[in-house]
Amino acid sequence: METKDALLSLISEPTEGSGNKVTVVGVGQVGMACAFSILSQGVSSDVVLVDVMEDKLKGEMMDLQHGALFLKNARIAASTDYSVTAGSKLCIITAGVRQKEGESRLDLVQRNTDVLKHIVPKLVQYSPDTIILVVSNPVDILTYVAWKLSGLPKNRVIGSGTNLDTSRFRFLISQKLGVSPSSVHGWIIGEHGDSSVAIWSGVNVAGVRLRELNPSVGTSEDPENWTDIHKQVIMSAYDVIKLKGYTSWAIGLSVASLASSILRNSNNVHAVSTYVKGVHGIEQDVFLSVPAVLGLNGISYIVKQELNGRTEVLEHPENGKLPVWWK
Ligand code: 6V0
Repeated sequence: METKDALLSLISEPTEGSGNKVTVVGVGQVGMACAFSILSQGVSSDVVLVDVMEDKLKGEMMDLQHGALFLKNARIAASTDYSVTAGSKLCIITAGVRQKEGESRLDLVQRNTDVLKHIVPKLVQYSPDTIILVVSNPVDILTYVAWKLSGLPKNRVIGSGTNLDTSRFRFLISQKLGVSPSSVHGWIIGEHGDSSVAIWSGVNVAGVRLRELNPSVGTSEDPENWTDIHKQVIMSAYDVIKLKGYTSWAIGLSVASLASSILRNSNNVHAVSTYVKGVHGIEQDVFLSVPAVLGLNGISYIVKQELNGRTEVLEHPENGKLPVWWK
């Protein structure tokens, strides 16, 4: 008799699956920060990793598995074969190239579109009811590409969008005010990155809008230069890439917050990239970030923000592009 049979007597066959399976495609800096944030915060107890680099993939899987004891005994698997992803509630795509110093997100579009063509059909083949969360850049365009490749309804294909920009914005304002980021309310919408839109008119602490106290907040006439915070948000990725070569922790944590809202069906509102034709007068077939209600069905509602349409053009400090945003 084998030791296992001597120890355990079978009552019923154990069931496979957890009901909260998450696949992360791409085990680079961003994919691993997403997987680690999701596991360490107990967002999912069932994480699958996929990549094309077999050794790196196996190494990352083993390293995480060796910590499973400290991760509420989470199940961690990995393979280059997509059958391992079957039954995923959420598939997070972080695969592809990242910006090198001096490159913009848009420079990556063709290379990462080609990468998505290999990934998205296989994810949908094995998890036809999944939600796809795109993180690879340029995230808004690639979310559109993933939506087209997947054949899924638009509520089930989401881009991480300006959820990260919003977190950077709230952190930087919190530093200026000496109030915690979760107590500072403000939103960045539109395109993730260079041309994002800061909604200065809504920035508030405890419902008190900064604009009520200083009507020039977020404008070029403001002697306190609050606009500089939005410039810092735009420059964040460039600054971090210059210093450490890539960005990882903040995007990993922001993706875990999206995964949590989806898997817990919490109806939290996040700025994520979604199909916005018909919103704010947009006539094109595009994905951009607006505040959206997230749950098990993906996006159930988007919030109708009032935008005053005033625009300001600033020269991009790094690459000369001209981001435009509403104030
Ligand atoms: P990385 O560390 O180079 O990792 C990329 C991974 O993708 C590697 O392990 C590759 O082997 C893997 N990969 C490439 N092709 C495939 C494929 N066909 N199938 C499966 N895996 C593949 O890059 P990093 O993790 O730093 O960045 C990944 C992506 O995230 C880039 O496009 C970044 O620009 C993007 N980011 C997006 C952010 C956002 O806010 N949306 C933030 C940071 C980075």
